[in-house]
Amino acid sequence: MLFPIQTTTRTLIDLSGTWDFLLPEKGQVVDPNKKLPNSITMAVPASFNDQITESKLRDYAGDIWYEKNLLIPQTLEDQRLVLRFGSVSHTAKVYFNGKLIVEHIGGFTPFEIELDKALMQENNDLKVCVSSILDSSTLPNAVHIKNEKEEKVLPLFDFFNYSGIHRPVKLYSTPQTYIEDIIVKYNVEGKSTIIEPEVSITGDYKELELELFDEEDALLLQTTSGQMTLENTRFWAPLDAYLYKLKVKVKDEQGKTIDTYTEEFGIRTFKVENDQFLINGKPFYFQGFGKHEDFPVLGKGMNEAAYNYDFNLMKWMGANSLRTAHYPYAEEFMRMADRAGIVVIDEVPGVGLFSRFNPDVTKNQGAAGNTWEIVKSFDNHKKVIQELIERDKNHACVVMWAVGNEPAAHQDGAREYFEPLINLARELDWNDRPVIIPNIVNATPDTDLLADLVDVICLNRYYGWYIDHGDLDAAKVHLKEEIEKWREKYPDKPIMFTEFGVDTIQGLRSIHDIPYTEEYQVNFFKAQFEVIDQLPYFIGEHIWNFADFETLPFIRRIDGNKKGVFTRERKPKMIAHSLKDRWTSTDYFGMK
Ligand code: GCB
Repeated sequence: MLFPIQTTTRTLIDLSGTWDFLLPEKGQVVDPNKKLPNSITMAVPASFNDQITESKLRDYAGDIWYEKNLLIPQTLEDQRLVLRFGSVSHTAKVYFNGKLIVEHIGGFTPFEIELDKALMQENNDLKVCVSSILDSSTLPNAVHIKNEKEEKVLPLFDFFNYSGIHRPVKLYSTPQTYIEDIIVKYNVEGKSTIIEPEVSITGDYKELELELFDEEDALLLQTTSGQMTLENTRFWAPLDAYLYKLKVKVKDEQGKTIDTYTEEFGIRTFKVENDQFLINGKPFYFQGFGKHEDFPVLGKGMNEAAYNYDFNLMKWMGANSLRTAHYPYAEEFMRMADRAGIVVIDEVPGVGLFSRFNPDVTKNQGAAGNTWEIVKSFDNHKKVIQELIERDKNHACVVMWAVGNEPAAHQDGAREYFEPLINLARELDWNDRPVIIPNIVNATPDTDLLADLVDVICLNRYYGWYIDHGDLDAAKVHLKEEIEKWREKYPDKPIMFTEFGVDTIQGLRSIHDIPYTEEYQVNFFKAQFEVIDQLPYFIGEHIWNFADFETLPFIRRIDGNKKGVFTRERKPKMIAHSLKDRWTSTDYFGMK
């Protein structure tokens, strides 16, 4: 699915702004044919949760309604009109003038629908019924409790279950013959690159023309044969992005352009080889973060200014990469990552696949028993892998797919569940990106059932926090022991940290190694680096987390998860400066 852009043949209308909103009373039935009764104002895109003040509604589980009046310019009468949602968390039912026109499950991937002209009126009513419910069939995976007394979602994951229309809603037009999709396939041989895009077109046309432009918009190549050879390729590289533009033109008998679309793309190679991750043939060391889409007031709402600041903070520190924990981020974010030269591990929302997981160890909230007998998310998992790869296939920044996070990889059935999904990701991706699944500490080198299926062993480890809390000497010993066991078992696979970190309260200081202080966070990372810096097969360090983020409140989560290097408002903790020193003092950016 193409990202919606304005071109000389396409009009783009952004429906961001204020919408009418209703959080129904218990038992209230909403009639999609009538205006929402007693609606309030809600901004789109954004989560609804932190735009309202009623505490009991903040983590409301159930259906919520959005409504917008949609006027369609007459000038677009002859065009196809497509309504596109960047994401709606988690299930969306879209009504156009009272009629259900599309339904989508999954809160982090786009979907669209061509509007039926027969339904159009002068004043069109657009309603979206959004469900915030997650359960054992959805991703993220959760426990859904519904009885006479209450309805709630118990997350089997450690972030707030924000809900709403999180990404832009756009109406775009295309001609009746239109470019449906473009896969910018290419093959690098030395300095030259054969570019052979796969273009899907619906409708009648005579000819397909391709034009290649450089960053200064100078036309480099032009063809109607479907293939171009670019000499002296300027490669996209970490923190040194270079993007070409591929302009696709569909022409009619008279040589007139019927439809056109321009896709920016970068050219790079990568490979996991001899314990290394090579980008453009050079060893790449992942230094950066696991992140979240999480901002005050916006919740998980798309905001390009906030993204821009995060990318600039990452570059300020010398970070070269990130993981989109624990779900696909907005397309606007991915486009900025391409532009910033930030390498991305792209993750599906395959989180919560551990039935008894609870960041609050005082509670066991999931069902007891084997996860793989409880979860029913396989079909949705397949679907979201397809949707993500289809969406992000052309991004130069994406170099690995994470098809899950911390599943119960040690319980029988994990392999039967994940092997087909890993194979699916490999089959679908033209670019053969490596596939990973960040591992949870419970799945040890002896009990884990998945590591031989993935390309890089990715560890989420908290020695010095959940284990050896406050004892960094013991943490170092245990961390080293564990990594060496993984190495012994899988001598051909590189290893990296996809998570490690400690909760830290900004302003809490001590001369002693006291957990939660800024000094402890600095010393924790110093200790971890002492271990991993000795290991030649260790290919990266992704700190958990870039910034503090919202969670449900409980004894270990006071005002959210505080493992950020920055606060939720993006103020640096002491560790930001130590990491900046480490990451900017390497020989050259990104290379250890
Ligand atoms: C993890 C999870 C992450 C949590 C983190 C923590 O292993 O992958 O979602 O937020 O630990 O802080 O406990």
